[in-house]
Amino acid sequence: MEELDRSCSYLSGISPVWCPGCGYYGILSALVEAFADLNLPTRELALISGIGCSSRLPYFVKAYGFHSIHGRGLPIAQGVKTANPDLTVVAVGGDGDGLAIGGGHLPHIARNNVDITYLLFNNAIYGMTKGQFSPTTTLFPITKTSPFGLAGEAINPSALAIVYGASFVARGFSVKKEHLKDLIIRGMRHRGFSFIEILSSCSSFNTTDMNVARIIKNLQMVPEDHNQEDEIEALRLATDKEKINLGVLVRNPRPTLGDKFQEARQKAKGKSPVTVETLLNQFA
Ligand SMILES: Cc1ncc(C[n+]2csc(CCOP(=O)(O)OP(=O)(O)O)c2C)c(N)n1
Ligand code: SF4
Ligand SMILES: [Mg+2]
Repeated sequence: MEELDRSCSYLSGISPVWCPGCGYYGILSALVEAFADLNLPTRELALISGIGCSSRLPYFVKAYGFHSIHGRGLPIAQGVKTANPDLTVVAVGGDGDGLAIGGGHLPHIARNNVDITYLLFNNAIYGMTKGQFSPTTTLFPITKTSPFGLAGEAINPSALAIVYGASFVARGFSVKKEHLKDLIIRGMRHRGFSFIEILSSCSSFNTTDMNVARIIKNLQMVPEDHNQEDEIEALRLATDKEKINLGVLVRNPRPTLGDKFQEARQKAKGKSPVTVETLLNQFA
């Protein structure tokens, strides 16, 4: 009961507007329980999102929040972390938000190892705009924007994050709340960019791709002895055609973007400051 009270204290009191049966309720629940377990003061926490049903999440959590622009949650989260390194920054968004319109940001946030946690809610559809295909739609080919079937191959978000060099990559499932909570805690404890793909069904517009019964039948936990520094094996697990592997695929710590900025500041110390005059003198 005390535990429930602690996690509820991270809820803003604004009721989610998600459809009945939406997988996002499970994600919200896992998230606030993770915050409670980490004992994070709400004044030290910032949630940044793009646009979509998933991106509404900051309204429902008691913390600093920014519901921003479609596909732009990640660069804003990078800005917030860079300006306020003491804040714990969590970015959230959907498969359309993060992999279609915002797909150009992920490689750079990953390769630069920005110290934020990114939860990608993967329901394989544009939920908010009522059912257009997204870059992860596979098994539900006839959508409002693909009346004759899909043209391209789907993106595998976890595999993409591994290839882009994310220093922490995990896959969870909205229905497996305790497991998801544990992944979020591990991701938030990891210093560097943590990418967590969360499989979640859209009860209104796509119950095929993330069909709960099918995922439960085919899921497998990442083996205990998996070497999280072995990115090739992680890629094999992420792209397994037979089984849906859930758990931590990669954990490979390295200096963060903040560390690099600090290093650059140190190097710049003692050097004569650049003024307009010194710059103009170069062309004199
Ligand atoms: C620049 C811009 N283009 C398009 C839209 C319309 N739009 C709003 S949400 C959305 C897609 C949402 O899908 P996803 O990111 O997967 O989130 P979900 O709703 O499934 O959680 C789109 C295309 C927008 N708001 N802004
Ligand atoms: S449209 Fe889909 S993703 Fe959006 S709230 Fe409803 S069930 Fe959830
Ligand atoms: Mg979606």
